[in-house]
Amino acid sequence: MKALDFIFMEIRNIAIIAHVDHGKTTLTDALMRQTGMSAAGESMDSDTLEQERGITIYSKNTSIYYRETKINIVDTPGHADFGSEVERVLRSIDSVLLVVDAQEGPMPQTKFVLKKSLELGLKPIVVLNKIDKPAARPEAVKELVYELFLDLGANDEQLDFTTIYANARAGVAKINLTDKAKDLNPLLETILKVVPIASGEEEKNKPLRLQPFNLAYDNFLGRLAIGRIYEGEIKDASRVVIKDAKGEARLGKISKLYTFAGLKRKEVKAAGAGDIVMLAGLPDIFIGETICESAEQAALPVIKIDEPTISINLLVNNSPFAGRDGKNVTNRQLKDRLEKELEVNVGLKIDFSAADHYKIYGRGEMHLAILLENMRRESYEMQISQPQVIIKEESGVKLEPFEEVIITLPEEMSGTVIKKLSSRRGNLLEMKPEHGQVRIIFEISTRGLLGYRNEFLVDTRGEGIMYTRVIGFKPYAGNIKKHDVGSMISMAAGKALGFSLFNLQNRGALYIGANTEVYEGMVVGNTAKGNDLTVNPTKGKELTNMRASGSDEAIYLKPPIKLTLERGMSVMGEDEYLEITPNNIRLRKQFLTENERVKAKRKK
Ligand SMILES: Nc1nc2c(ncn2[C@@H]2O[C@H](COP(=O)(O)OP(=O)(O)OP(=O)(O)O)[C@@H](O)[C@H]2O)c(=O)[nH]1
Ligand SMILES: [Mg+2]
Repeated sequence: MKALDFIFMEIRNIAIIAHVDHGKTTLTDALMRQTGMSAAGESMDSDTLEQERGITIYSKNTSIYYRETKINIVDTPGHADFGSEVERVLRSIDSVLLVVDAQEGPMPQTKFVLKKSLELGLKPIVVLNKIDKPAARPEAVKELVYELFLDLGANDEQLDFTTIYANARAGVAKINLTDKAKDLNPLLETILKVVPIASGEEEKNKPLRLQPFNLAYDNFLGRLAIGRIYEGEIKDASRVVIKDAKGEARLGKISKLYTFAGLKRKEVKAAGAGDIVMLAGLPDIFIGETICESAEQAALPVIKIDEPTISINLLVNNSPFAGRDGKNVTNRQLKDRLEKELEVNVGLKIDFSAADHYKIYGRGEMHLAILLENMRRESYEMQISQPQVIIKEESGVKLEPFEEVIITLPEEMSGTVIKKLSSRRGNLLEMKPEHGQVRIIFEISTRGLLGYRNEFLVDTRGEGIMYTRVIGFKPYAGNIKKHDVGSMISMAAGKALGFSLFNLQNRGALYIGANTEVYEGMVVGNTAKGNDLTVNPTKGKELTNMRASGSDEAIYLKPPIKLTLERGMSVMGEDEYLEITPNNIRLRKQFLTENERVKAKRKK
């Protein structure tokens, strides 16, 4: 290929969107493999946490070549906490592959991403995936998808969508269910046929206009912007003008320019209209700004970033066990790490102004938990306060974030769930039978929902499935009384003993097992009765064997509830901290001694 061929090559820009787990990344990986852009075993889910959790957290770009055409693909995350990321991407591409599990059918996030796509005027290609599943029902699901298009107000052109049947895992796609398929070519052909060409001649001849829709970071190059060239051509080492949301202009210079090639980036000297590029050299560039040639050019329409909905305070770990596990434990180290996070984590905001903590604002518990999990793996230690929803005021009205909750569960469990969500001031919007189960839709404030996920798992014995999605700020829902469990707090420091835990487990659920080291003020379990209880888990006769045979009473310890980051965030109280270290998650009272706690309560 000649050096400048890229400018003349046809380009198509697509995003792959779907509900969580319906197979977006598997399909992207297969497309890369079959077009020779990646080796077997390589995946777009390249981040360690992504691989462990089996989900996509960050949307990512790749490019493949098929029949002299370059196809730029953005693989997006399906989890609702990262929904705003998808929205940004949709602004910058020309069509979407809407992947739908051929057994499960359309799910809440399918609806959300499809709605956004239709509103932007995109014409989706529907990929019914996982047709190999024994219970797959592709024709019925196709009908459901059509109804969803109708419900969401699709226009005639959008309703006339092409459907592809796929088994992404096996890397095959077909136009008709009865076709013999051996590869993904039918899908690639459809993309060439249906997706508009990214740029016409007219756009190519105009002066440069480029808009970033994503950020990345490189230790040597600093902040990177990933954006689409709408008009003109961008050259490496060129001077550019950046226009912000207010239309104000500033100057910058591109220091490196890349396009994408499979999982890698490829340094280029120039790129033309329609292409998606990554560029370095603009340390203060932000999503939605316009990179152009002169201050006279109009800025492109801004890309809105969704506001954060919850916040936590993050502070130095000052527990008695501080510094045992982690290498990065000082205030300074935490601040540097958080500042670096702001380079790429677009939905995040941080207030550094308080003396004793940093206030971190995010889009949901998972959004914040991913940051904290990454930090502990990088050997940081820290403590966080209970997540709080963000309450704001607009023209004298107090507003708070609300979520749509979609639950599928066995009918006999629905009563308990409806009762609990209603008592948290949720509104039941819909309830209908679905494949022998019931589907319930609630609208409820984020505040009312915080901490509920755990109860839900217990109440439905793991059989219920719950999806939540922020729908925006609405008037404050008033006081919400949750069924609060109390905390069982250690009054002593030392090793927890089986004997005392055996006695304590009758009064609530324990977070620790025998031999766990505890300190005074550490929360070792919850209390069923609802009040805090100070206990001594280190007391008693030493028992080496939990099932002490031959004794008058066999001791059996129930397995403790292991505190994970997310569970900790969900169960913790207002007067507690979650202590996060590389190897441990502990819950503790902010005031460690009973004396201090009593005094603090009196002051309130
Ligand atoms: N049986 C079957 N399983 C599939 C198929 N495609 C994907 N899977 C499996 O479905 C699971 C989820 O696939 P992913 O590709 O990670 O799904 P995703 O849509 O990218 O998920 P998120 O990015 O987290 O929203 C994996 O275990 C895949 O192996 C398919 O065609 N058939
Ligand atoms: Mg994925």
